[in-house]
Order: sequence, then structure tokens, then C-alpha cells
Amino acid sequence: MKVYDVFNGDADGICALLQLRRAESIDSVLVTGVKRDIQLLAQLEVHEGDHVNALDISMDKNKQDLLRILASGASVFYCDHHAAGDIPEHPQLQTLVNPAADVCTSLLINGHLEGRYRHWAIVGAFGDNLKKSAMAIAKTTTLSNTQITLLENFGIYINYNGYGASLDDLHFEPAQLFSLLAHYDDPLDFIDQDAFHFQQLETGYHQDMQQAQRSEVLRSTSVSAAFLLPNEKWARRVSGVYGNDLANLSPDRAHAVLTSRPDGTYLVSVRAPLNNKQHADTLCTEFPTGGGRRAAAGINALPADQLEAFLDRLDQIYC
Ligand SMILES: [Mn+2]
Repeated sequence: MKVYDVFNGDADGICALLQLRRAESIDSVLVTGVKRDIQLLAQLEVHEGDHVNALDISMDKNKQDLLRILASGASVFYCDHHAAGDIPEHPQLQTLVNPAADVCTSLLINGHLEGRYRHWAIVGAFGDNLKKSAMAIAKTTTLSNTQITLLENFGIYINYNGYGASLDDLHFEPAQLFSLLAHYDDPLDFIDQDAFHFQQLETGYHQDMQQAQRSEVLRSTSVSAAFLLPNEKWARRVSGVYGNDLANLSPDRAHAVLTSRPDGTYLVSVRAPLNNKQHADTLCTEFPTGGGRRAAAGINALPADQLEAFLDRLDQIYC
């Protein structure tokens, strides 16, 4: 009998599993990838009696494999905040799914564990750019403002580490990063005791962000702005967090960060205005390979001849 821990390689995915494994330490098979790699259940070949924890990956995108896994006699605990579609009824399936815009998977697990490892939940929520939700939990702790800022930065760095077209782009493979963090009940202890790895993330983040701030502006109006990053490792790593940063600086504006791909198409990451968390999914699904959530969505390969149409729609939809 095996346990599979399947989790998105971003901050709230990693922080969700950290809480579960601090609460119950078991030897599990880790299945994860870059943040964009969400069809993770497809990798599983399970047997009767196995157990699967699926964290922070859309049930809608994994539905067929979820049904296949359940049919093969394994049990599943599914916890997520992305679009789920119809949730199947099955005696072996336990779900904790909430697509609300102010919730992420590390917060759902925090509720599930009644706040036992809430510092990790705070890191995950900050990493998912849910500042208000993270602060709401931070206020229930004795954390100082300096410590809260440290947790916020740490969440941003973990989230940043998950972006990239392939594992090869990343500073740490998400499974490796999870394993480094899994020794600590409290993220502050990791920061204190493993300064080497913490600084590797911190330095990488700041270097990439400095490059991003010099990127080309494709469009900038009062309602939207779009930026173009080159087809380079640093750009693929930083595009998502750069988008969050832009959103935080101009909360009434929608933002798109585009990255050139080798085949001439664009990888697109869209952030709805923080003060109007809507339409990002609608906008992106109007284009081939687009998808996501209302507040944050993306297009995997926008054809170059649809760039103008995309920029126009970005502006229109938020007018
Ligand atoms: Mn996530």
C-alpha cells in the first residue's frame, strides 16, 4: 500500500503538503512539477488500497484520472481552490474544495488542521498573493511585524521558484524544495537554520525581478498594462511573480505578462485588478490554450497574429 502526495509546485501547494506532513509524518511518493504542470494525476499508476492526496491542482483538469484512480480501488483526499466542475460522489473520495477568490489550498489545509501549522499556511497565502487572507491569520498569532514580513517574502520566493516552462528553469525542483522545508514545524526556523538555501531563493528572486523591471511595455492604459519578457530562463521564472508585483503596485489595473516562446507564440499570464478580481479566465479562454481562475489566468501559447486582439480584449474587458 502506497501513499502518493500529489501537489502543485507553487507556494500554496508546497505549504499545504508541509502542514499535512508535519501533522502526520509518513513515507509518501511525491508527485509534483512546475506550477503550470497541473495534470499531475495522469502520472499515477495506483493499486487497490493505495491512498492519494491531491493538493492545489484543478479537479476539472484531472477529472478523468481521478475517476480512473477511484475505479482502481484507491482512496483520495482532494483539496483545492481551482475550478472543480461537478465533484464526483464516491465513498473513497474525500473533498475539501473551495474556489472562493480569497482562499488558497494552504488556507484550506490550515482550516482542516485547525490552525496547527498556521505559519506555513500564512507563507502559502502570501505566496498566492492573498495578502488580506494571510494577514487575517497572522493577526491570530504572536508574530511581530518583522516576522510577518519575513513570512511574506518567503512565500513570494517559494511561489517564484515554481514558475518556469520546465523543471530545468527552476532554482529548486519543487519536490526538492519541499524536502528541504519538511524538517521544520515553523518556516521561521528554516529561515534561521538553513540560511544557505533561503538566500539562494532570495538572491535569485531579486536578480530576476531587477531584470523584469527593465522589460518592454507592450500596452499601458488606465485600465490595463502588458509587458513582454524574452525567451530566457530568468524571464520564465519571474513572469508570474512580476505580474503579482505589478498588480500590487496598481490595484485598479489589469496586467498581462507575456513571455516569448521559441516557436514564436507567447506564454501569457494575466492578473485581474486586485480591486476587481474578475474576468481573467473569461479573457484567456477566448484564446486557444487559455484557462485559469477569475483573478488569475493564462494562455500557454498565444499565436503571434492574435497578440493585438489579445491586447485589445485585455483593455476592453476591464473598461
Ligand atoms: Mn497554487
